Amino acid sequence: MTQSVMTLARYILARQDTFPDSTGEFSNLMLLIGVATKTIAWELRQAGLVEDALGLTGAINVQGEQVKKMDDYANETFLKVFMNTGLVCTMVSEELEGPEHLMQPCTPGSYSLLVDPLDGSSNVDMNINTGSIFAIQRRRFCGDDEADLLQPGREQVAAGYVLYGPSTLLVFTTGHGVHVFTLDAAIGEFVLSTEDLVIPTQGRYYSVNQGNTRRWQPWLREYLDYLQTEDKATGRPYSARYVGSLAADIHRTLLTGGIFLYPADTKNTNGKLRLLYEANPIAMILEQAQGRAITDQGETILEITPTQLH
Ligand code: P6P
Repeated sequence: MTQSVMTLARYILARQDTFPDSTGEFSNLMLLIGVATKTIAWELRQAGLVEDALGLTGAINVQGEQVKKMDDYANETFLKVFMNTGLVCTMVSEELEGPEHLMQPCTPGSYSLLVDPLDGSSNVDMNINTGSIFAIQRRRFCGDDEADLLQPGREQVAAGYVLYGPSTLLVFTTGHGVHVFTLDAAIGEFVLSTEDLVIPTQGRYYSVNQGNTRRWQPWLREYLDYLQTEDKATGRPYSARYVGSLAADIHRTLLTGGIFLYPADTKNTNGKLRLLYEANPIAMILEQAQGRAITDQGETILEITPTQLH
């Protein structure tokens, strides 16, 4: 008798006590993140074959970025999967200007889902990895949505990402380590592939968009110069790797060690990565994998109190 596969559902049920909601509500929320991202993964696989699935919608999102058709599809998928389930009170999305209420009335303690539905979508038309990045908060109070949603990342109940690539991987944490599930298309289930992933202490790669070098502060150029300087004792020079999709660059860093940077520069004076649904969920994953996530001022990202949704 082969060992029965540890699907996401079996894993969650077997560890119900480590999930923050004994009523099973949170467990069902995690399973629906699996449903939403399996749906997006399937659409991504078909996009090149389906008329009109790729390319731009012609719209500009709240970030001022051109919206890809797959951005809209991924955003709509999260909305449809969670609408009327009673599992998520409020959804914040990179693709939505304001919070979307999925459940009336809001009740303190219910969950908010903060998501970048298709991160790195500038890569999607070139068949390069993209991802969905998510954070889960609890509502502290109802009424003023924004005030309640602007929680430091330390308050996140769970966080993770799905990496759409040769495999579709779901990587998440609920504060009890980082666990990796691989989508088995034969059975349509995310199956446990790595439990308690820990980032190597010594890295081989650095990952940054060096096209921005002239916009960086001088000390940062000196740091990159340090990484590029030959020194066998400290494993230098590091090699450079940069996909331009946060989930892909972070996943490689988790597995190989090293450093990913998106520093502030003269164009993005507050940096580019959005705190609530990119930097915070990734920071929780990295800390749970015994890594670190800091700003270029040395602040711990999870301690920052957000000042705006986007
Ligand atoms: P750049 C994608 O748009 C994203 O938000 C992250 O996935 C990625 O790390 C970063 O922006 C890439 O930005 O300026 O290097 O193209």
